[in-house]
Amino acid sequence: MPESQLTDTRKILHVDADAFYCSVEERDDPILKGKAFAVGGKAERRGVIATCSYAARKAGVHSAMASYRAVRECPQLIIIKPRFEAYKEASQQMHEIFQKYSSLIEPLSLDEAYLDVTDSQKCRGSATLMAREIMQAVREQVGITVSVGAAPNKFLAKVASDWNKPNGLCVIPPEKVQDFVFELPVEKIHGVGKVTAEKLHNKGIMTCGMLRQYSRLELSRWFGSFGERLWELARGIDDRPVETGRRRKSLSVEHTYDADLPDEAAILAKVGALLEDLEQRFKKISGEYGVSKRFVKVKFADFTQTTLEELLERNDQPAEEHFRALMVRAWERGSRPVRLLGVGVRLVDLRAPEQLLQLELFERRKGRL
Ligand code: DCP
Ligand code: MG
Repeated sequence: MPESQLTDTRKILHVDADAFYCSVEERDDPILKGKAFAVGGKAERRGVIATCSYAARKAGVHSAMASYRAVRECPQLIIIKPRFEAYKEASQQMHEIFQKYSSLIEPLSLDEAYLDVTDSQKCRGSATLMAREIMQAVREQVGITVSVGAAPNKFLAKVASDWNKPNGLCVIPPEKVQDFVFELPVEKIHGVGKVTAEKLHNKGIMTCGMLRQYSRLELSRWFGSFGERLWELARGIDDRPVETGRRRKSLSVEHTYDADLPDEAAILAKVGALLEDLEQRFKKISGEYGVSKRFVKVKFADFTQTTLEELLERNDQPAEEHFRALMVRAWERGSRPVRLLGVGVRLVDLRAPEQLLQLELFERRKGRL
């Protein structure tokens, strides 16, 4: 690993396309420009919104919303079928541009990537200028807009790219990090979802500055291992290197509960919410990965843990029933109160030809858990 990746004088860019699928659609059909429209499944067919234009967002539509609800919120909403090939091509073109600035690129999804430009000689080494050039090149060559965050680490670069969206640039130079983080609302921290944000707000903790008043121990008591991470992030600390060429092998979500779950019924009551979360995350990468196995993790109150996985069979929908059954089997290995549950899937890389063959065996289980 280059040394630059380990110091906090790194220069990291996070690039994220604006309303990605919609931007591509609007580029190819200018009639859509400025209109309230979405890409997703039909309302009559119990479809879901993948993403929507900024005009539709103003009317209350958002990603992952059921299409029938979206139409209720915004009656003039136009819903278009996704064209994954076009999105993949745009993604590829974006990556070709990124490569001119760094070889240390970590793609997170089709429309999002981290670049470590610490050692780049471009733009006399100015991350700000590189960010501006990338925004311009994507606009001119791909025909869509992106937002970029520039910061000394991944955590802040990602927050920054969202700061002035759409078509926005936000730079957090090292000397501004402390002031920036101090004021940062806790819900802006990646990984702090609705539930965690609410818990923090209930304790009167609104910003990272306020979060700093609590010790590592207190935070890990409240939030499990994520508490440790919160302690660091509240101080702007994030040492994760930009990992190039990494392809995911699995995707999972887990949750540590405030109070131990005493029995099977209590455990089953939690499976639905975990799966919803997993489904959300899977949607972001489902253009690139298929699913071959599902697995569950159970950590008992005495910190022993077990995982159990099974192959997906043909047509064994709906997914929830299978996860529930698997969870019960895993729990029965200990039959004790539980502190943490996790659900996940093993992934098949749709970009790797040898894995595609394997996926054929599972009947191209793309876009489904
Ligand atoms: N996506 C999806 N289902 C979701 C979330 C996202 O299919 N629940 C797809 C459609 C998005 C793309 O992934 O266009 C990128 O996701 P982002 O979260 O980056 O959202 P957008 O790029 O659409 O909007 P933003 O401008 O907020 O980044
Ligand atoms: Mg985006």
